[in-house]
Amino acid sequence: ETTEKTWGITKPISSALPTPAESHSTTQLLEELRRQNTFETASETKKREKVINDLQRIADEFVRKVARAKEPHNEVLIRDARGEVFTYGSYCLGVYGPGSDIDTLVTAPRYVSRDDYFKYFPDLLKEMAPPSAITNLTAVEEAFVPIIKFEYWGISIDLIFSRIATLTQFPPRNQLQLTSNEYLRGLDDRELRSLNGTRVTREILNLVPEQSTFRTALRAIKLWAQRRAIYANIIGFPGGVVWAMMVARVCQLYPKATSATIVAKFFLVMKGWPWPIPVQLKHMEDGPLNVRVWNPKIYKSDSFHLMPVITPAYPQMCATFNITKSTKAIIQRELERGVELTDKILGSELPWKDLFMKHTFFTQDHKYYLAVIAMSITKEAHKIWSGFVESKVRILVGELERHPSVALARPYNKGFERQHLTKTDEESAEVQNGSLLYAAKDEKDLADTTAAKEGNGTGVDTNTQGLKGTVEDTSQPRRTYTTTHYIGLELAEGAKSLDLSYQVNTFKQMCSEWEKHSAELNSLSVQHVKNINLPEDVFEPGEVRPTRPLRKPV
Ligand code: 3AT
Ligand code: MN
Ligand code: MN
Repeated sequence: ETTEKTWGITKPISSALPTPAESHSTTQLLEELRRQNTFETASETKKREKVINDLQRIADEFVRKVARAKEPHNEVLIRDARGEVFTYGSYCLGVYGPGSDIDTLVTAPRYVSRDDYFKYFPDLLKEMAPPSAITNLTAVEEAFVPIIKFEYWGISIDLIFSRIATLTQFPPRNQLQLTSNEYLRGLDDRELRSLNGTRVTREILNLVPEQSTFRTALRAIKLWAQRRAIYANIIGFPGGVVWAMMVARVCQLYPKATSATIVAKFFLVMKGWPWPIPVQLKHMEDGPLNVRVWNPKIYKSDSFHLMPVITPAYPQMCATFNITKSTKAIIQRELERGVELTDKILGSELPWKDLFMKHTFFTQDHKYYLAVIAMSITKEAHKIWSGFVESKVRILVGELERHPSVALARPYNKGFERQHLTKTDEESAEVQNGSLLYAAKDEKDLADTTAAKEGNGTGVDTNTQGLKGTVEDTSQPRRTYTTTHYIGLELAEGAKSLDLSYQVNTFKQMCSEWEKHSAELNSLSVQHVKNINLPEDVFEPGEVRPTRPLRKPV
């Protein structure tokens, strides 16, 4: 009989302690992660802590304010009124870098509503934060997860809210344990979703044997996934939370291992994972809500998930429902590459740097690409439209991969944002068809038109001509905004024709039927692009562009 603690749902694979060679490899991994700039400086971290303290102070004042407004005679309630601020995302996991935001949740007692949050919080922020600390504040009340976004001393903050309907008064600071399912009672769907991020993140941290080992390994996996362009939940790859859960599961299977070993085992375990058996960090549990929990035996739709990774907090959900046949195949290839490289890295034959080598999506991997171009004529309209189109790219990928001539359709994990300056309707039409002839090359091109525009007052984007445009002022170029998603194609063996018009038209049709689509402001086009015709800005300095193969000498 063993006295080993079971982390997760099975016994460990190995509880061996690290060898000196493995510990040494972890030291080298940390050095490489520092060289790659994944850590921020201690003073920047201090700044983040100060920001979170300020947000806590502002949250307390917010709750007090609502208490005073709603219960002006209840002195005890007003005296004890306070909220509690939590973090989730990379900051909470301890894997944030210089560019990371702080994902923050404000919780408050039952009498504080979401309406109150959007009514009071933005103004309180500006009042209570140091002068000019808060910039770029936007509130999106109607979002799937309602959110206030801003920058605090230049650090991006995602601030979401939920009340705790079972509490009229909060316990003393740091004593509210959101992992308790009792706090879910009485909440609406938006409130439940807002609590979910923090609950999942806390559970992940509670379920790993050694947090610092987990953090370093996760930093390595996140960097690897970004460099290999397989990091992007919305596009159909795992996002940050999914990579975290996968690494956490490997930590459970090797509870005493050092980070370098966890990274190597991550590739080995995930490469051989018997999908669709799910990756999960603990057993499913029941809870107080009448909501559905992931269960492919009951729900047919759950049985279609190709690589299920299940969140550990009730109600457990599959965080990888976006993954398609193609993205799964790409992830699988990258895991295989990871196995080969880490085998050599731990054997001191290669440096860690090689694992983090940039992908070759544009330089080598494909001969044919599709460019999905979302276009709008105002900045505001483009934000909404391009966000929508981005969230549908994986649907097109799903259609393409069912085409008999397509072996695999690989979406690039990020869209390319461009601005164009055109003078005539003909030029605008060319942009719509994928031309980059009018793309602004640098800030200076754009500054010229901005200066002209600011002459007329508001500083708000006043470019509201229809796509057809008006003919009033042809000397002043008009601006159009595009976001382009590239999909690399791999053709099936022996494929001759490649007519994708049915898939493309169905996709365009679906997007244009969206209730918020405006024929005046938005358009969408899908273009074939050969590798030799890819635009300059998808390459980094020093990368070799694909060229036409040289003719063999006769
Ligand atoms: P960074 O260090 O910030 O780049 P992160 O893992 O913190 O990495 P995000 O801030 O984008 O990444 O996301 C944090 C969490 O917020 C992850 C997920 O629980 C939630 N989240 C992010 N984007 C969405 C979305 N579009 N819909 C629902 N939840 C989201
Ligand atoms: Mn974040
Ligand atoms: Mn965020």
